[in-house]
Amino acid sequence: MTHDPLIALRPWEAPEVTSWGRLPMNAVDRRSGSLPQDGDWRFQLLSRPDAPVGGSWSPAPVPGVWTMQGTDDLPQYLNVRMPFTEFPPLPPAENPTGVYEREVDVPADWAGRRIVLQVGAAESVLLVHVDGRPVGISKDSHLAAEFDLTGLVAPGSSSTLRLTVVKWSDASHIEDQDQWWHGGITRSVLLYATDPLHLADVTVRAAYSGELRVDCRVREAGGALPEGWYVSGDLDGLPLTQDAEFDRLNAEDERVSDFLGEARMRTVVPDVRTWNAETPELYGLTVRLHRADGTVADTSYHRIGFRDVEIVGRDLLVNGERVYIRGVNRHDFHPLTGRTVSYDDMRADLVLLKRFGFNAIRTAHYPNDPGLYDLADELGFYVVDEADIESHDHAHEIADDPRYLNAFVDRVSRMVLRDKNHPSVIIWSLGNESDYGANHDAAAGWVRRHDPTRPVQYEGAAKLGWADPGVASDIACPMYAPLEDCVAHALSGEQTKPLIQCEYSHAMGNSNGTLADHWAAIESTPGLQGGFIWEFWDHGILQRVSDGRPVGRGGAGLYDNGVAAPGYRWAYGGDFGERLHDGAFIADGVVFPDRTPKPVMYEHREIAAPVRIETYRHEGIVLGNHQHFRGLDWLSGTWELSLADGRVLTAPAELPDLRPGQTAAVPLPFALPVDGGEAWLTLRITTARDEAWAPAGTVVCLPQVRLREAVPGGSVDPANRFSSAPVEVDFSSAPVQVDFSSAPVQVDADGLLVHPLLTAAPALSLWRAPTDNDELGGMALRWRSWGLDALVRKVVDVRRDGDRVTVLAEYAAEVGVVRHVQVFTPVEGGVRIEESAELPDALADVARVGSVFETVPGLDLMEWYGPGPWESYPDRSGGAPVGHHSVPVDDLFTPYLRPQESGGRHGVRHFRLSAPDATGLTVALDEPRQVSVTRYRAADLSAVAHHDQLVPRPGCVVHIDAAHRGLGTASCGPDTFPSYLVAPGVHRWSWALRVL
Ligand code: IPT
Repeated sequence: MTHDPLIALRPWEAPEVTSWGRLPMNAVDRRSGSLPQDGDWRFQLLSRPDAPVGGSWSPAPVPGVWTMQGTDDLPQYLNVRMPFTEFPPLPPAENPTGVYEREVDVPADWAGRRIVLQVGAAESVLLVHVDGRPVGISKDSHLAAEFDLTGLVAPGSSSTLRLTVVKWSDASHIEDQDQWWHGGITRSVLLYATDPLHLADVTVRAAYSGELRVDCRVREAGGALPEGWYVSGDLDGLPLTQDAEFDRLNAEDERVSDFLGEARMRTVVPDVRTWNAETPELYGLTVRLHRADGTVADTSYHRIGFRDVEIVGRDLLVNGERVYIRGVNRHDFHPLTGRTVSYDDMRADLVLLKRFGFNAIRTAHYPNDPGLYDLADELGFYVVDEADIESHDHAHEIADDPRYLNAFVDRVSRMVLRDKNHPSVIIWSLGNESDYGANHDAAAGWVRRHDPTRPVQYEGAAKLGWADPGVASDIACPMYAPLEDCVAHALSGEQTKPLIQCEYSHAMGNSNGTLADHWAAIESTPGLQGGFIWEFWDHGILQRVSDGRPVGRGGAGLYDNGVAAPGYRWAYGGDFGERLHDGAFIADGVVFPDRTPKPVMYEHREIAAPVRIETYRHEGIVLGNHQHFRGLDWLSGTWELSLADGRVLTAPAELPDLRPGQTAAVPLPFALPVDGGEAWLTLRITTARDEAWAPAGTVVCLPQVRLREAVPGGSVDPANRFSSAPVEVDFSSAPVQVDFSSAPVQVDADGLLVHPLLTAAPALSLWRAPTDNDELGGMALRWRSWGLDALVRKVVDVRRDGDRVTVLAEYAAEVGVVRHVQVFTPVEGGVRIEESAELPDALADVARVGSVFETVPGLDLMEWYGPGPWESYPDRSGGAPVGHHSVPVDDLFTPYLRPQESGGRHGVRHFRLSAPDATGLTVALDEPRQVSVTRYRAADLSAVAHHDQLVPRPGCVVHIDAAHRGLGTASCGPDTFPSYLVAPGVHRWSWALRVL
């Protein structure tokens, strides 16, 4: 029987106990002047919290998660399901518990001061002892806990700090987010000292009008300041003064104790530079608490921004403007350290997001590391700050369970108390996926009273309907709602709240189809204001393949460009031997685990373009400023005219002086050459000077307009001229035996093209390696059941008519036979291939219809005219400007964590594959087609779960698709739109293959 009250209380199974001995949360930053306790601590892992401590110690770095630091308790990935079967509020009896210890030397000059321990974050229950004495308890894995150690430690001597971290608890049931489960101390630990009377909290209200109000609390309670004490402050040198009226009212109020203190300062800043995500102007606010003799007892420093947030009608307004929310959901994540993230890493996250046009972050699904908010203030992001509440697996039971009431209010209120002074935070979120109950309304009530300056949102309240989500939500913030439902709501006449999806466009694998369609609707439908893509990170953990262990901190340099080095891989669910897991669903971000952007980022950058080409008229190009607050003076531009014949003309662009929302015509920078075929004009927009998030010269967007269409039959490339007549062949007569040996077009007895550069002749392809969307959306299952992944070609007839060879083949799928005709004709330097495929009606919605062939090794460079250079698909092709592109074949492939269809290029007009000695082949297409050139057959990709299992083929696998299915987002949310599906019936395409 233990005599330790912290253990005897068994707080890990008592939801009513959210803390004991913990100081109230506040917004005073104590990092400067503190004594950091990061670094190695003595560590041992117990099998349960009440097991005796006494085994052997080994060093463990703090902050960090023991699940990635060499223990046998490894990360586990689960989405909705809990990792144990106990019902709330119980955790399992077997419950890994980390005991961290170290000696701290308390400075002698802290004598007489108040000494505080701050633990940045620990998951999920923290127990604190000093020299064996119990100090306190804290829950909530993603907020700091502070404990007053005055009197428990002796200045000038050493004390033993013990932090016991219990992994599973009643709190785990409300921390059931879709992410890896870890255990550890994930944020920094520090000690600091203050005067006994100190600034306990500072609350800043800085309005768009320039009005500033600063409320200070001395110690933790209210009332007048002690006799003679006062506060002072300055805003970048502009002095603030204590509000005498506030003091007088305080002094007169008999209900107010005069033992502790509060004070208010006010000012109005003339010509205030206001804060918004485009121009995030910040001011430095210093608040001082003075003793009666004028000496400074305490100081608090804040970077503040002046701005208003309000909802007017169904619009969310920032500084009176209806801003678009171009958001992403972001977890605190790192592939080497799990949940521990450095300031530099967070900065890199946000810089990348800025460069790709994002202006908003939802801190899914808990208050993120404090540094994130400083960076969001500085770089310019609108933040939806989300409380650490997700009870997904037992949502219904917990939402109304009074035992959890305290936890709900505690988590939401502590988040608000911590983050209230950040201009970036524009909305409070009550959590995620926890059904909707009285506990939410209680938490919403607390926020509304405490901070009437910001809206509150909660997705689960949508249960009441988008028109009136009730007291818990000022915003209709559904997740993964079909676009047509959003538009219909906005047009219904019943919309009362802004509609901003808290999650949409699920970025799992090769995904984010129809993002551009979403934004076209958002920007043209009043009432729709944007949303938050799910999500920023692919949470792949760097793992050594040989022993299945997380690599941990030493892994820097073991990955590049989204790919892990040989011998390593990005682990997802199941890779650590978890019995229960949710597989690759954890790899669903717009960046790879090393932050390499996925191709969708380039489309997003274009969708968010601050300056756009509206139209092309005879008097010139009409440009528009699509920002909310900024002119175009921070941008510079270059015109690029790209002609199908390979010519590129450039000229500097003079950007007009446009206010937000304005348009103006600018003259065409070039006389359009009369020849050269299809012509595209691109405006390459870059930063004109250094921004906090990009050096001068960084690409901001690449708006483009087609000045001239390809003239049918008028292409400069004769091989690109095709008759549009359908391939009509009469196979009713008996097969004819033909002699192939001396003919210019070589076709073997099986009707397969014989060509010196091809190792596999062009055949029909109807299948792709299923994307995550194809798998989870059910398409892949259907395609397999139809046998599309293993179609067998049966040649039916081959005949020669002069130079022309015609081949009829059949492919028997389970639901019908596909007839495939190829007509080969010699053209200068090669062969023209006209094809048709007839899909029976039962083959509705296949992955692709097209040709696949393979080349000899050595053709390692791909050059093409069409959108690029990034990967693009029919429903995700917006960010790729049409032009001449050149990319090594190995780099065309996008290494989605679970191998799948990858590397496609949409709308290719012609391409060439060449060796360094310039030998190779060219392909001219009848019209813009989906093309992919990779080292893998579709079957190679679909056969493996990870990249380390893929063996690249020495040659190229080339797909030319007459039709290719859109990507959609069906792994979580709507599939692609009907217009991007591949219909049954007859498909025709033709192409010319020539040797260079
Ligand atoms: C929803 C979650 O909020 C998020 O955490 C994540 O799981 C995402 O979607 C999918 O990756 S959960 C889903 C069941 C709607």
